Amino acid sequence: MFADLIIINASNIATCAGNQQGAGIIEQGYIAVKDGRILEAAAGSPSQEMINSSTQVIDATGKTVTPGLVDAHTHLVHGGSREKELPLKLKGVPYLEILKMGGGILSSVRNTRGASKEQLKEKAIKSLNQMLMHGTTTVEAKSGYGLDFDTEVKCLEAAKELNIEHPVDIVSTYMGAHAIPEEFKGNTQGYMDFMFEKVMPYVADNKLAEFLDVFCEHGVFSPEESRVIMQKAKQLGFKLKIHADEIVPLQGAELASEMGAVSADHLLAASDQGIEAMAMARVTAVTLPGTSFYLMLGKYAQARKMIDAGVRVAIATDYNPGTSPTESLQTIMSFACFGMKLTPEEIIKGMTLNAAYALDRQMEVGSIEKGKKADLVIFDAPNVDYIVYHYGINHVDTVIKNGKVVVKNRQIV
Ligand code: IZC
Ligand code: ZN
Repeated sequence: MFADLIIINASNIATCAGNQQGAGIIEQGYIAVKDGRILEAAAGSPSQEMINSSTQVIDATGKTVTPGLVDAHTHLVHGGSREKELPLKLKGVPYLEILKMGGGILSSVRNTRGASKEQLKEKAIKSLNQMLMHGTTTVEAKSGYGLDFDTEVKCLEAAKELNIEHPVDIVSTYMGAHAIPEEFKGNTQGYMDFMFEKVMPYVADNKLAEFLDVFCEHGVFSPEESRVIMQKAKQLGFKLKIHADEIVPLQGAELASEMGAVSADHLLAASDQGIEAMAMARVTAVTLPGTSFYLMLGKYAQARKMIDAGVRVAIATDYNPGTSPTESLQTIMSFACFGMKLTPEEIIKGMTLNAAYALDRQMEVGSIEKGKKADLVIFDAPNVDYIVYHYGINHVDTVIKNGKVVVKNRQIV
């Protein structure tokens, strides 16, 4: 059978296949693609029967191929930005204090409510283009900057439309439980009832989100409130995620395990028992080291301890206007390496197959294996180590989405 597209002479192919820790490196190999799927990846050269006059051949001499990167935690759709809070941050005003004063998330809520769906989409497209140019082909996108019915639905509809209109695949998460909106200040129960009665059934019925996420944090949703929200979500058929132990240790990792969440995210302050529980319950840890850096927390999630305990560890950008305004997973690689002390192979695995697990997409994307989507990145780097080592620049040369070249010579085509 001839292929539609073949990458030849790749210096390194990080297949990321299998459950072992490494990135499954093939040296000097090729990848064949047919009908948008991976046909074969192996060392050496493809047989001549695979190539006919219509096969697109890409020479990757001196370059490294990985699966399309999967960004398993972003707050993609939002209005405005928060650079004006920088001086406060630098004066040492804590993140949760800025939120209490009506800034932070609540400032983004005001900007998101004030934007039209078209304006939100226009801004999100800019981010999706950046993501794609930096090698991301699948992204999770949370709502949570509307909080009221109309704006949450507006944001989720924007993400749903962008999933169709833009090459990057979008997995949607409803995150009404991101903050208590000003109209429900001091009445968390009232806001929860509103979500349960008005928003969550509508989002579920209209298939606007596959996951539900909750910000379980001091001064936001308590573990008890988070449990109730997650129970309701489960009844409605949502898969679960949780912002757990981001700043204050609240046994969020334990709660994620108890509720059978697909992922628990952040986990800076996760307890040893929480890490054990996540390993037992097969909850994927989504670590967000860019956020540790940006909040100047002086500490990172204990990714090494998690890996040793048998937890699957993913790494994501947490792209959002407050605590991690970057679309680049390559930027996050630096923090994963020098902050969490993960190896380049662990980092690539954490941004591909392990991230796919965090989105329940492990059968479709995240590794270079026969039958999976042909989402591939060609880095202008001789090996995986080099991508992480040479930091602060974009190494992406070519991106292939569903078997089609969508980025060439670093430009969107
Ligand atoms: O806008 O501050 N942690 N949510 C929970 C965020 C960070 C995003 C934000
Ligand atoms: Zn987040």
